[in-house]
Amino acid sequence: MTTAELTLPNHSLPTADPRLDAIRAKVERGERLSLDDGMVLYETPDLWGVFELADLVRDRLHPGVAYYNINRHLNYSNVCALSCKFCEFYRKKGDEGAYTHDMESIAAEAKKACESGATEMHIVGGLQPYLPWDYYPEMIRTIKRVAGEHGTDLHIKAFTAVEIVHLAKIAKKYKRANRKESIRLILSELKEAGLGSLPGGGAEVFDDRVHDETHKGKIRSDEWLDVHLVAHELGLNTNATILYGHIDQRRERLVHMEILRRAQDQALSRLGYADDKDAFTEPGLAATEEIDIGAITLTRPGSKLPTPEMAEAAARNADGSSGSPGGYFQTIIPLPFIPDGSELEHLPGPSGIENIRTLAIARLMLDNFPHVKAFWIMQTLAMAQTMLQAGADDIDGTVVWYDITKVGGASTHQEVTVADLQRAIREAGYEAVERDTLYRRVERDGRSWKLA
Ligand code: V47
Repeated sequence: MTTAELTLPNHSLPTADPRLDAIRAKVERGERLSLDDGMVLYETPDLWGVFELADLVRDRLHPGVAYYNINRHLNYSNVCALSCKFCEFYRKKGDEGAYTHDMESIAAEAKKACESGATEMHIVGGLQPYLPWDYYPEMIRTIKRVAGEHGTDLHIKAFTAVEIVHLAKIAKKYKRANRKESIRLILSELKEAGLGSLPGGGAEVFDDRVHDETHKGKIRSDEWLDVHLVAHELGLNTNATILYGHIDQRRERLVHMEILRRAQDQALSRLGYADDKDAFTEPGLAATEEIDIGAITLTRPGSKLPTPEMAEAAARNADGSSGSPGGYFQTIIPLPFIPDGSELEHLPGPSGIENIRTLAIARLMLDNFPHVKAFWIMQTLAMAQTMLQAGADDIDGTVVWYDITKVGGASTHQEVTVADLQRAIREAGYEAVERDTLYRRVERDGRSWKLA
């Protein structure tokens, strides 16, 4: 149907913006968008045009399907050395409501996860100054042991980059001069214990002004990126987030996205992807001091998405000796700032339109990220469902307990059923596919499951 055929009143007609034509041409060819293109996407009144472009990319990458998983979040402690202004979660030792789980209660959580058929435990906590380093690998081993006793496995996606740096410090392995080596030691020990991947939290907005005003004391973008880079080098996949809609500006968000896609260019080149020589590269924004490689996009027609199998193959040389393992960023998770209970409670937080626009823009700018997740806890399930038509292909999982943010005074018990997730996806017009943490299809018979 053309706009002329619509019988809606004039004020409802979509506002076509000729500035989107050039962007559309790039998107159709799968070419990298510039920061200025990103600003046009933020400023254009043609919202439907933006959603349609994001949907085009999303459908090219994941035709007809959207993902969910059966998982359980575990926040092992809310005691934190930091006091980030946007955070409602942290407590100081002795504060009312401060908690730290012991191994017994961690084992009990793992048992419940196994009994509910979960495939993943997502584990994060505060920067706990009073726990010893040994607590962390022990926590992982405990969960793996309990899963084994239940005849199943749980993928452990745990610890944001800032926690990894904290662990390196308490393990007395952190030397700023050679921080990558310290991070490598910690991640290797955690991987040995059973760590499966890193979640995307703690990235906030990669900008020093925002950092200094809202989360001074936390690691900056360079350290966050180093942790993820080293994880990738060790063959661990990771996720990424952007926490927007507080004191940040739209251009700062776009720079954050640009820094992430440069880091992903490096991860993908290690997996054997070649540069798109003609693709756009923002000058002067190389993510790290690593060699500056060209843009690698996954959104061209016919591009192949990275898989764990590809990463395993990259880790094996043709002669059977070991090569360089290849982890990569799996998904970007735009996190709208939830003001409730934080020191920035006086701010309004982003609107629904800003949230869906930002998610669509993340899909368009992050042309080398396989997935875009609309985390239903922070977006609400209704908005996450809507976002499936504007760039998202994943709405996360059953979650059960979530203590980091509580929209509108929700309790920590924030759970949806599998039927809720499946219905939300089907109503949005997609086949609901259960995935594991690494985005492999899961075949399920009640509580027991296997990879398809
Ligand atoms: O690290 C904290 C952010 C993150 C607020 O990797 C806030 O699959 C909004 O990273 N408003 C935790 N955001 C959540 C997270 C996550 C969630 C789901 C899946 C995955 C994944 C990762 O939330 C924190 C911080 O960056 N955050 N406070 C707030 N008031």
